[in-house]
Amino acid sequence: MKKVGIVMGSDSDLPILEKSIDILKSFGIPYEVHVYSAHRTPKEAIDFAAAAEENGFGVLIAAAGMAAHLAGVIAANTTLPVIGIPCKSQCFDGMDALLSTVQMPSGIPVATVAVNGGANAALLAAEILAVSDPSISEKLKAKRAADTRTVLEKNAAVSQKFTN
Ligand code: RP5
Repeated sequence: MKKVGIVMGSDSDLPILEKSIDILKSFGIPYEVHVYSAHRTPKEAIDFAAAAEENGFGVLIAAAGMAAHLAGVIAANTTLPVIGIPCKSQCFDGMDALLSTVQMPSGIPVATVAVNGGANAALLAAEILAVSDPSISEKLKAKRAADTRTVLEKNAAVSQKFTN
């Protein structure tokens, strides 16, 4: 099975990536986790991206805050699909990282999820791998069904309590 590569600009982003890690773990999808910054360690970030395909990765997740160039730099150095997570920092409620991550020029796509969207990044990574791996597809379908049941149970409880 192809691996998912998780890269974050700083270990201060880790709480957001833990949501991704939990989901990949629950699906039995192999992953690697790294701290490489587009600004502080640009060579390492580029080298990781450039070697990712031959190192067995199928999709990469890149998370960064502030002037969040990491996902774009990773995407510029591989043709593997790259999922960007804009991380909220102290200023601007994450809008800075959102625009830096999502507004990629034509030719270098980054599939950007919501600000702090660690869970959806992992689910999207799983969906990408599931295209060529039916076992992951089955797990995604089972999770959808379980999530649906959970919401319907909540509906029943809220409806019963508050309907007059
Ligand atoms: C970004 O700057 C990182 O991705 C992080 O979100 C933000 C702040 O980094 P630290 O100063 O906490 O290391 O590059």
